[in-house]
Amino acid sequence: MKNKKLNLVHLLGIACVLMAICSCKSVEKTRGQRLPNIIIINMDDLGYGDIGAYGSTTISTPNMDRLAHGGIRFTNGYATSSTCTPSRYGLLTGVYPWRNSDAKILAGNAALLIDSSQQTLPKMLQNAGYQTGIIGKWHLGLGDGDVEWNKTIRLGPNQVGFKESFIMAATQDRVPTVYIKNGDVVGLDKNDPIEVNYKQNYEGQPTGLKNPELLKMKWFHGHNQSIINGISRIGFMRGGEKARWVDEDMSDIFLTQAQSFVLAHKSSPFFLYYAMQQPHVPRTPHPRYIGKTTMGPRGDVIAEADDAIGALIKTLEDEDLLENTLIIFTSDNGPVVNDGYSDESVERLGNHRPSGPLRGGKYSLYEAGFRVPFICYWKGKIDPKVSDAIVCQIDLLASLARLTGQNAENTDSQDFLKTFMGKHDQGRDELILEATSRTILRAGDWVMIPPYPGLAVNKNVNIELGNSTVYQLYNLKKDLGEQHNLAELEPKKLNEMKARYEKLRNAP
Ligand code: NG6
Ligand code: CA
Repeated sequence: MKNKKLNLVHLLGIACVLMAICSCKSVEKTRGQRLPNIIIINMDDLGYGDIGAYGSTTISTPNMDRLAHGGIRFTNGYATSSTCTPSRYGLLTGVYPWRNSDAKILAGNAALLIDSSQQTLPKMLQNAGYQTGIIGKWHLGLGDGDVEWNKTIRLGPNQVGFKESFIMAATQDRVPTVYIKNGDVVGLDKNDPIEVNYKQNYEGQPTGLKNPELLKMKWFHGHNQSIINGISRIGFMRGGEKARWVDEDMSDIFLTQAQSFVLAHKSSPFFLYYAMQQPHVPRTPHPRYIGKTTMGPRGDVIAEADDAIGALIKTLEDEDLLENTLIIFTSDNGPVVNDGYSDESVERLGNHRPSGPLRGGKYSLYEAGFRVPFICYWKGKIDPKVSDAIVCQIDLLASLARLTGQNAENTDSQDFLKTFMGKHDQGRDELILEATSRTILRAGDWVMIPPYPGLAVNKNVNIELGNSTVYQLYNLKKDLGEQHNLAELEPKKLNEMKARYEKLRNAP
């Protein structure tokens, strides 16, 4: 009896010690397992075939390739849309852009598109304790539709989840051509206020249309309004002389901002949305990149962007942060060569195929519109591989919520964290993709494009838009270039795809 009691006491004692060791270990584990930093690098109009890791032999992109070869390179990675605003809306909100009828390419003075009560990727990460920042292209609207550029802009990235912002309002080819930091135009002289207008010019102000002699880059279509830094833009602008950006310095300025953000927040988990402007028009490489490629400005700015990415990676390495930083590299939509300026990009393209093996390009319903480079890199955590899983930027919200212990509120974003981490190859079964208010279905190996009126080819940009009077059905596994419309040969498959499409489009 006495022995038994002793044994019991002993056992209890041992159990207590074990529990103490375990709990100590688990505290250590939680302490040691800091949430990773997250950087999303979102390029502007970079095509599926534009970088070495995706098959380009004509542009050297060693830094993008380093991410691709050291991480997961997705071959079926998608933006939600083949143009910028809707694509960025999908990425940041996890909501399909076609649900929001205002999610179209926005003017530089358009109102904020994201509802400030809406869940967003940066808001979700802020809840998880992240320092959140956007540096680069915004293009999701500012203010309530009547922005007063000379006062702090109260509705913008800082109101939808970014604690810090250093942005261009819309695109490099749209006014206002100024940087905006946390709602304030950078370098604005109060005695030289900025005015912006998308309807009419200000009296006496030169435009690309009337004063071509003032231009250093000729416009081809559109882009013939206010002239800033020798380049005519979309929209009219007056004033703010000192605040105007110098296009050729933009890459360096965004990079420096990105590096400062990393340094300022190196001891707390940070989320950096680095929205680079290359290779969108106007393509204005810094002089040290002119002639880096044989392809003229479009190739040169891709080389410039690649170097900037290399420099950012180096900062992470120098600060010992690379092994605790998940880097996602992608693009907002597919490529376009001539997008409205005569910059020799067409003439000097040579053998380069910005769309790679895909059909179409920016603005298109064909694959090159929205299938983009998509890479997840995390040194020491993600084993390098190529994945054919269908993944979409819209799923980053739910997947990163899983990674950081948060909940995704909306229904469109799905959790594919394991796929993004390379733990398995299960991707989406189906996806609705958008191009200038038209939508298609990708499901399994198939795509179905409903009939749409309109031009088959946009001759200005020389891109097939995907419009047709008949249904189009392609098997991407056998026909990646979408050359053989199987709609008539495969009526059963077509009907199945139509039904699936209708169901998804009509679901709340
Ligand atoms: C188009 C512009 C194009 C580009 C695009 C938006 C013209 C003729 N074309 O309207 O140059 O700015 O809008 O690109 O003005 S995106 O990548 O932001 O979607
Ligand atoms: Ca774009």
